[in-house]
Amino acid sequence: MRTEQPKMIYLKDYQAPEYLIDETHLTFELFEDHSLVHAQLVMRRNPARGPGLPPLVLDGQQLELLSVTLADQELSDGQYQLTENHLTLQPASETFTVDTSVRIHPETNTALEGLYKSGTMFCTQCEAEGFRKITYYLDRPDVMSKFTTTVVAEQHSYPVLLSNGNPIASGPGEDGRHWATWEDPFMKPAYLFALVAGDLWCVEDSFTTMTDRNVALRIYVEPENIDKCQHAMNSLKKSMRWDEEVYGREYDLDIFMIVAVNDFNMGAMENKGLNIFNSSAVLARAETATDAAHQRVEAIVAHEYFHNWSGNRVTCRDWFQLSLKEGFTVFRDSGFSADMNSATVKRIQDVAYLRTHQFAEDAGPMAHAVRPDSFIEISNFYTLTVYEKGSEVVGMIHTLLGAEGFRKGSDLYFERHDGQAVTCDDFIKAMEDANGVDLTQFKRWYSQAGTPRLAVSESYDAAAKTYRLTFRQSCPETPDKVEKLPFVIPVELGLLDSKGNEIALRLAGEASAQGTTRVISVTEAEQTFTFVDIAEQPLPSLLRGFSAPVKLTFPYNRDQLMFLMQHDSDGFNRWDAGQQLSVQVLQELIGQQQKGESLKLDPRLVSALRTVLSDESLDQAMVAEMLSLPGEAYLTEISEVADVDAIHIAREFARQQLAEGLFEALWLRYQANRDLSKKTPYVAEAEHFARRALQNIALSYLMLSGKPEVLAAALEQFETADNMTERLTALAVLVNSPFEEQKALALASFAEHFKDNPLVMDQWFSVQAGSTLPGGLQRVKALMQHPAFNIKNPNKVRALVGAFAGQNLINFHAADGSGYRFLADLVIELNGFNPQIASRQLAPLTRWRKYDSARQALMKGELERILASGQLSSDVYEVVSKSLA
Ligand code: B3K
Ligand code: ZN
Repeated sequence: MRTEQPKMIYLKDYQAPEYLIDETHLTFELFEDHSLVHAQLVMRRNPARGPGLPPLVLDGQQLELLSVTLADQELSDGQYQLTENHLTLQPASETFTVDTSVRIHPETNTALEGLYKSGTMFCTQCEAEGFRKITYYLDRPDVMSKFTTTVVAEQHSYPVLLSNGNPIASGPGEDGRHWATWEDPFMKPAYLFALVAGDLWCVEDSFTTMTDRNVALRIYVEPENIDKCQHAMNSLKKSMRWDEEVYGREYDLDIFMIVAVNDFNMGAMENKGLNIFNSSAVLARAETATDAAHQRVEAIVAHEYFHNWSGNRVTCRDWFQLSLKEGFTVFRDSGFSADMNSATVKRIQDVAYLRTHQFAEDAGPMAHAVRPDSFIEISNFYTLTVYEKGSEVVGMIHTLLGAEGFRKGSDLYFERHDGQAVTCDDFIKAMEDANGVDLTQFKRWYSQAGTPRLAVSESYDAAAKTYRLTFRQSCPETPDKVEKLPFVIPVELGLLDSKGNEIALRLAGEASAQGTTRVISVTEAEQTFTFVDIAEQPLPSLLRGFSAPVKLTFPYNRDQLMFLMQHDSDGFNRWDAGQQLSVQVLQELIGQQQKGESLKLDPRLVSALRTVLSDESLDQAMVAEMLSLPGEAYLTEISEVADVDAIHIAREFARQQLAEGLFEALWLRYQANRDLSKKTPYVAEAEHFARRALQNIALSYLMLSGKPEVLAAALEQFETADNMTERLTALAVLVNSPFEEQKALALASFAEHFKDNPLVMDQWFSVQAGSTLPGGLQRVKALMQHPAFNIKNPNKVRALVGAFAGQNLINFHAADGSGYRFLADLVIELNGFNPQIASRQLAPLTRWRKYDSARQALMKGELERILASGQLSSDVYEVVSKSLA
């Protein structure tokens, strides 16, 4: 909890540390009502900071100092200064040791940062600034040290004692206790420290690296979850191989461990050699986890593993550089997922997510650059901008340099900076040096916030056979008030002739055509590209594969979009043409609704989707994606002022019309796939994901028909499916249907069957919280009283409250403000025990400027109420105060 005035921290104020910590020796004595931490730090003056011996200011929060020794002299009260956040000592020589003993209380740590208890086990979360809640330290990523850790605990309750690196010794202690010592040979910052003590079982496997070293792989879980680890283990081995093959990166310790914990603020954490995971990001088996959950496990296991190089071996100099490791690692895990599954579908899902959520963040009060230049609370900057936009920025470098050039750059980066804490500039410099290019202008992507707009217009000259495309870029103002200069925007494009064939591309001045798809760089505010030898008026396919995170507009009419949906050689753009067509059609319906006209769906959307649905040659996952209309959150994001009700009514109307117009085709596809599901055992692979995705979206449309045969099919699928993907979809369609009796029975039997599986109960909560039928808030409030709900558990809060406020827009934005009041009350409560979760849940209220004036006033009122509620954490304070600014 904050008592000191929150302070803004600026990148421009960065200074190298005054002192360094060469070695860190830790001993943890874990007890039920407190724990003791003894630290010995082998320190020296940082030669880079010149001569002189300034005071040594160690970070520390919520620590009870028991003793402090400097250079073997125990200090008395007057020989050090102790404040709420610091312990200050005066060294007398260039090298010295500091020994401290502190008492901490993991057993009452509800913020889940530092050392805490999840159920009966002890675990840690130190990134970004949690280590200072464990011991006095220089808790900053540019202080790297060699750690040795001894953990002492009662043997019976905590048979497993883990920390980073390799186990070097262990043995029995007194009074039924035992100990283990771990040594991590790699220098690391404190944020990568980890400790686990618990009664855990493990699944064990091994991996032989590219140089034939054998690595033991272990996944530790509570005993009841031992049957849900195989998918994560398979994913880990695939990740290790992929990183060797694609990036030349080999694992470096003899052991790699993953531990699953139930209480965790985010997905997972890449601690050196000892990754700690939210159990939702590890545990997966057919009966309890959906296909989406399986894919999420695969992606997060890969992400954390990839951090071993992009994050751990080469780390961040300061937290402003967070995207150095996060943007790059998201880019790496996306490449991995694309290779393991369907690359086009992965791209579609990533872009849909980015456009809906990151674009909204970039247009809101918390907008910041990929490398922010200031923050109050770093925990607030683990954002879609730093992660997902950061990944897009790395992806653009990949597009500009090509796969080979990018690999040369990443090789140089890892080689040059191994063992160092570096900056985004260092990353770019390695890319430049390895390729002999200048990325100075490109670097604006790191410093300018906001989503660039790129308006494209065309002109065709039939006599001269030239085709000109003119690009105009601009970037909206963001709260940082930084003046926006033109970005480097790589635009991959192609041109289609009237038969849908790709035209050979030759730019004016070029000797010959260079392929049918190519990347041009838009670097000026306005720029024209002239293509020659163009025999007929072409139709452009722009921003293929979403080659830059921008809002591109081109005046396509609906027939042209339908043409692209069928003929574009770029799969992503075929999908995107469908999305643009849907957006046009939905916006027209929204307009009709607002004018009080009767709604009339453009029949071209129905026929376009019928064509997609009847094309058996298309990847079924692609068909499922094309059938998914843009979500209400995306329609909100692209509205000037979002009309919550009209958006919901228009979209539901379109779904209903599509369900009717496509009934036969959907029913055929549904039945064929459901029959296959019945005959085929569950397999967590792309082709099977695809089949079930199409089957399930078909069912959700079909259910809108209200026909008894569809209800029967949904019930059959719910009752007999052998996997959670089919069962949960069936439950969801029942929950969203008017069949009250069947709905109640299904919910009850599901809860009865899965009541002892918290991750499955999370899904049960989410399905109900997401139901857009009237009465959403009452349902959520009632569910908060359910025995399986626990407000202290972040997964439960996300499953119920997050799903309601983030996905159930029509209920959350109820005109009477009840949804806002509910969320504000909850944030105030969460602020008292878990500031990070409180601040995350707050996000929907920060978007108040998007809505009508009545809703604006209500949302603002709730933000003001939170601000006035007193004793705000720095996390919540920063988000609320910036939202009201
Ligand atoms: N690096 C962690 C995130 C830590 C968040 C701390 N508030 C997980 C990841 O991105 O891999
Ligand atoms: Zn990460």
